Amino acid sequence: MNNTLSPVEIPQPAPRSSRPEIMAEEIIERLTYRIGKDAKVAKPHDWLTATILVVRDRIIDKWMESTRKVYRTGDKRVYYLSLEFLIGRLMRDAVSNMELLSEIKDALVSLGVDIDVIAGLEPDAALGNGGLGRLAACFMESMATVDIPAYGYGIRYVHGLFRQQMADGWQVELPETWLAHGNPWEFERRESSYEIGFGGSVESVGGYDDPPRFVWKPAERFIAMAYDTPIVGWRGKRVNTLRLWSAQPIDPILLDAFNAGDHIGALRESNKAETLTRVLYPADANPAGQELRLRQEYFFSSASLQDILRRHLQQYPDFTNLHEKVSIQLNDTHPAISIAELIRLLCDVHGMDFDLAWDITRQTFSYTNHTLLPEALESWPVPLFERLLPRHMQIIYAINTKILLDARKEKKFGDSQIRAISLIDEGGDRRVRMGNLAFVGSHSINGVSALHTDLMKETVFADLHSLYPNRINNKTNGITPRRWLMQCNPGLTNLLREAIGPEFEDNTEALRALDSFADDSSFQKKFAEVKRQNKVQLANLVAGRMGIRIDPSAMFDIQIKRIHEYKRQLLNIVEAVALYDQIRSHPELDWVPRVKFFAGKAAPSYHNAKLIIKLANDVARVINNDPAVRGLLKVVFIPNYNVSLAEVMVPAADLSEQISTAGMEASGTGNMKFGLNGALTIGTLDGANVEMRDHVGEENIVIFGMTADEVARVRSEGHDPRAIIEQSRELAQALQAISSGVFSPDDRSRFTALIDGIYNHDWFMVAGDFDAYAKAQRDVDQIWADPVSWYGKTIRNTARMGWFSSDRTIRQYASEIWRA
Ligand code: GL9
Repeated sequence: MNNTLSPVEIPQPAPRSSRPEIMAEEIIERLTYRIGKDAKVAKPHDWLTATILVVRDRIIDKWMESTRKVYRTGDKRVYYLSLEFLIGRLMRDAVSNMELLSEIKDALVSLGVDIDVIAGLEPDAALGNGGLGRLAACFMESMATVDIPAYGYGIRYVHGLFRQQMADGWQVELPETWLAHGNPWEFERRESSYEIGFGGSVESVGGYDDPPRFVWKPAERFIAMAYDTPIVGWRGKRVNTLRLWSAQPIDPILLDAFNAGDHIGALRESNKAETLTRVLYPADANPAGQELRLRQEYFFSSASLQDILRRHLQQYPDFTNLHEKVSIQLNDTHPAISIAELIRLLCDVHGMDFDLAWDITRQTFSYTNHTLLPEALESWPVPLFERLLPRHMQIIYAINTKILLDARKEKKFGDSQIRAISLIDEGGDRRVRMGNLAFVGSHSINGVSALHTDLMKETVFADLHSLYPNRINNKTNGITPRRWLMQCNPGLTNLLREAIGPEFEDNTEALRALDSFADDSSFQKKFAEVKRQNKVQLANLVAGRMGIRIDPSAMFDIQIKRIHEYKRQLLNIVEAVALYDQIRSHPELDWVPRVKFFAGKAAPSYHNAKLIIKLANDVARVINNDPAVRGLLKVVFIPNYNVSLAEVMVPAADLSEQISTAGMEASGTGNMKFGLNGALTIGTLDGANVEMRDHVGEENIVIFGMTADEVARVRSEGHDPRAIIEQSRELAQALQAISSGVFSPDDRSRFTALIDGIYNHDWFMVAGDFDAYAKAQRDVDQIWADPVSWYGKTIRNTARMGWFSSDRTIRQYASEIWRA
């Protein structure tokens, strides 16, 4: 149906000018008529909003063009379903991708406004926890860049990831309010609203001659309303949509209750709806397990699928070609309920038969696994599932029947294999396994680095892999070089352009040409000078925020990521303590001055992670105030790590710490950001570090410690950390010092239990890897002592990291999974 109102040909708006004078006029115009402020009294925030509105207009032209094009060509659309998008700030990204940076700067200068000041006011959109959410944001930008018609679907949380404050070295969580000043990037789409149900019962109708049809009668219903944000690709080639859902009540106020005097009860529905999409769960790699989380997962899955089907029907008569026109990528298992929901919509709402719906579903979905940690595998108690989603429970049983029959008949699987592939975990309380559902409902299951993909086949998905041997494939993660090189490191970007020309701006692998400059002493000097400038900026930030003075000529050694035992911030801190001992015992030696930086958030309920933050702060206080150290070692924990802070820290790093217990970090993406910006990596053979070594060359990365195979073997054969500690004087002294309260005189046993964990089981191989790590750090010192060698290696890192662009990753998804 044609639902436009006007029968006449509507003219297109004239294209917007990019001349600074014109944009300056427009900024004033927006300030006056959209914000209602006189330029004389406008606050910096008003200037920011007005500027964004002017940039936004230029984006809208491209946005509409991109949307029209896919209707015209009938190309396949890709849908990226993710409970997390860790976007960060958007203004610099949008302006720079639209190639308007110098024009907007000039426009603002003519109005007496500094772009850096207003850019710094934009809130950091933190609708994600860490790597998984940031990957989704990089992918959105790369899909627009490589011209794929794609939509991101997620939740418009009112409160993103909590703000981290330090109280006496302890993490305190405060609510984050990114929408407090409004959000000029988003468009509310009241017309794109869908009903979402929960609970109730299922009735079957018909069934004599025809197969029965099932009708779900939910007990609770809400509205999902869309908010759209345009995502600009590099050079504004294409603009895609990030569509985030917000929950609304069906009845905003229950008037009967209100009139009867129950003023609070009258708002019950409204409050329930608001609760649904109010906060992001801050759990990092371990599922929250609460009912509200399952409700969030279903809410956004159902809204997204209803939207996808509606769009499909605008262009095609039915759903028999859905898998040819639609690819849906599940970002981890969080949206895995979509598989049952699509079948429900196709069968119950659109009358398709189950077998066909199952076929189309499997050809439409693909699933990315992001972690092997057993505690991270999502599963839901059957009773909860049944109560909240009774129809989906039936569909899951129906899928399970099919799969288990396949396994028994075709593959002749035995009981233990059948138990492993079942969608229902029958050990203990019965649970629905979302990983197995995602696997069987997808035609492609991918890991995020070569090592991780191998381990998927050998461990969590071993039996499903033998049932469906061609489904698991690898897509090594990547990062967008726009945000993580060109925008965050303009100094280096200019230097690169001078040296090798601009080709790398469109093809990051062209950075290879830099190889021939790696030993060029005048280039090394310039490279070092850019690094120094970036370090001065970080030093200024630390001085301003924390009042700590640091020397930019010291080695900047940085570990930034979520705080987790497997990421081994503790190994880094223990090594700092050992080094502190050494510096005091051997003041006559030539110690390399270092600043060890840490930043990262701990899940609020993760006791040991919070204790590790406190330890970093306690150790920092003692070391930084000990005159015997003579400034040779400093430890700095910068609070409230987020995307914007990373954009300052990554370009300033000399040394990148990627030291997870081998086999436990699925990929890592921070590792790639540092390498691209010319840091040396010290790391284990884990996740994408393995492929980084292959690309940069083993002489340009410092690898240490046990391999994933060795960790697995030691864990199964028995590990004796106490014996290892007794053999290593440095380690024993450092652990003793921490455990006995040298760094916590106010509470001497504060860290005893934490350190006992290393003595008693050492699951994360802190003791197991300590000597290798300490030795690798001294190797790093030696390289640092020879600047020609240091810059030769770090320049080669920048030159050879181009492959880790998320453009490459997305092209691989497009050609091997989506066929888009
Ligand atoms: C993660 C992995 O732990 C990382 O190694 C990986 O790089 C990213 C992206 O693939 O995914 N999986 C996961 O659950 N998180 C990851 O970072 N956790 C968070 O996002 C907090």
